[in-house]
Order: sequence, then C-alpha cells, then structure tokens
Amino acid sequence: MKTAVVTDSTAYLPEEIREKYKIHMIPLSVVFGTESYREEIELTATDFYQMMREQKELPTTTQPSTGMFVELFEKLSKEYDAVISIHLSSGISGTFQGAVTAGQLVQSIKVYPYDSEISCMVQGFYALEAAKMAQRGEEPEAIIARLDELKATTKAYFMVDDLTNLQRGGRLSSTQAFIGGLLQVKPLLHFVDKVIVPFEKIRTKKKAMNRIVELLGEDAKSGGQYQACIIHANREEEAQAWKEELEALYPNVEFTLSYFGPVIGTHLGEGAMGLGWMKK
Ligand code: MYR
Repeated sequence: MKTAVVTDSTAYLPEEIREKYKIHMIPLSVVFGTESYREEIELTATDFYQMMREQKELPTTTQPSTGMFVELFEKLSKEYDAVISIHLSSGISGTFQGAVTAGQLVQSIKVYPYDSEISCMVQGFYALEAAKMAQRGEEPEAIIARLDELKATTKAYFMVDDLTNLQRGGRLSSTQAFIGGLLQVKPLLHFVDKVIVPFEKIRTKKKAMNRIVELLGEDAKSGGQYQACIIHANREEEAQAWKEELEALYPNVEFTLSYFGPVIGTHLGEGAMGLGWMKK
C-alpha cells in the first residue's frame, strides 16, 4: 500500500522537510483588499507581518477550494493507493470539510481526511509522523490510529498581544461579555472540542509564559519523552531565548522552533506566542 500524506499550509512545515518526507501541501490564502496570496507560496511570514503593519484594514483568510483538493487527490492517485489529508481544526476553518467533500468526489484514490483539531506545528508533527509511517509502508488505518494516540497526549497553549484580530475574525469562542472581560488581560488560550477558548486569565505575557512552562512541567516531570514546538508571530529572538530556557529545564523534551504564518497570523496578530507538546 502506497500512502500519500497531505497537509495544509497552516502546519508551517519548512519546504525542505516537506520535500524530505514527501509531504504534499495545500495552501490557504490571505486576502488584502482585492489581492489574494497563497501563503508559503506567494507570501512569506516576514512579508506578511510587514504588510499587516502598513495596511489600515485587517486582512481576511480563505480555505483552499474543493477544486484544489480534487486536483491534488487526482494527481496523487497516479502514484499512490491512498491519501491521508491532515488539516487544521474543523472548528476554526472549513478546510477539513473541503478535503472530506473532495475525497467523496474523487473515485480514483481512497482519501482519509484527518481533523488535527488544532493547527500550526502541532499539526506539522502529525503530518511528519504520518509521512514517516507511510514511507515504511504502514497501512492508513495504522497511521490514523497512531495520530489519535499522539492527539490524546497533545496540549497547546498560546497567547496574543491583542484579542482584536481573533474577535474580528470570529475565531474566539466565547460570549461577548466574557471577551469584554478578557480585553484587559493576556488570557492563555487553548483548544477544547476543536474551538479556541480561554484557559486562564493572566495579566502579563511573562506570567502567561511562566504558566505555560509550569503546565509543560506537569507532563514532562511525569516521565517519558516528549516533542514540543515553540511558535511565534514574528518574535524569533524571543522564541529562541524561550527555547533555550525550556531546553535547560526539560531534557526529556525535544523542542522545535516554528512560527505563526500569514493565515494564522491574520487571526492572532503579531507578537503572539505559543507552546504545544505531545508524548513521542
Ligand atoms: C480559514 O479562513 O479557513 C482559516 C482560519 C484560521 C483561523 C485561525 C485561528 C487561530 C488558530 C490558532 C492556532 C494555534 C495553534 C497552537
């Protein structure tokens, strides 16, 4: 059985990694006014944050069309027997549903859509694991079972400098009153049942980061090997310094540095920071 692995651009997997592990990427887009840019192809994270600072209007984001999925799956059917298509949470984007619909339309290959229930490098870890197993010739069902196992130990927390973008984009699941109460603080956010909800109200970014360190510690100190990703929105130096601090604290955790690219950055805003981890 030859299985292809597809993920979307919001995993922000570097091109050399995608090439090495033969991970196929389908892009989401950012729209500034009338101009649409496929992220990771036509727009880099650095250019995006610069553009966002210069524009008065907030950009918007769009999922890949069903047609793009159909085209990709049909192309893959010439070389593979099955495809596992791993996407950002269906609670924040219609991308996963696009893969489901296209999978039903394309008859030439069996499509296994997988809802990561999260996004960014955490989703990237799933895609990497799937790709390594696919290269060993493992069956799609075994790969999906392994992804579910990883998902069961996954935790991710993140914070934003300003909740405006998340609120305007409608991706913060909460009542207006609660959001009102959150605007004065730096809430720690996380995913529950595929959507973003506040985890705890915290006053400063430093305190929020320390709280995340504590939460990771609760898992890391219970034993086992973990992989983790520090994800930043145009704050590479700060993220690198945090990575070094975390590496010294938790030797049983393998840390990767990643970033919130254009699509996720549209909703989180510059300066956002997050940490995700799972048992290896
Ligand atoms: C679309 O237009 O379909 C894309 C919508 C993307 C919404 C992104 C919301 C923020 C996600 C934060 C992920 C943090 C993972 C650690």
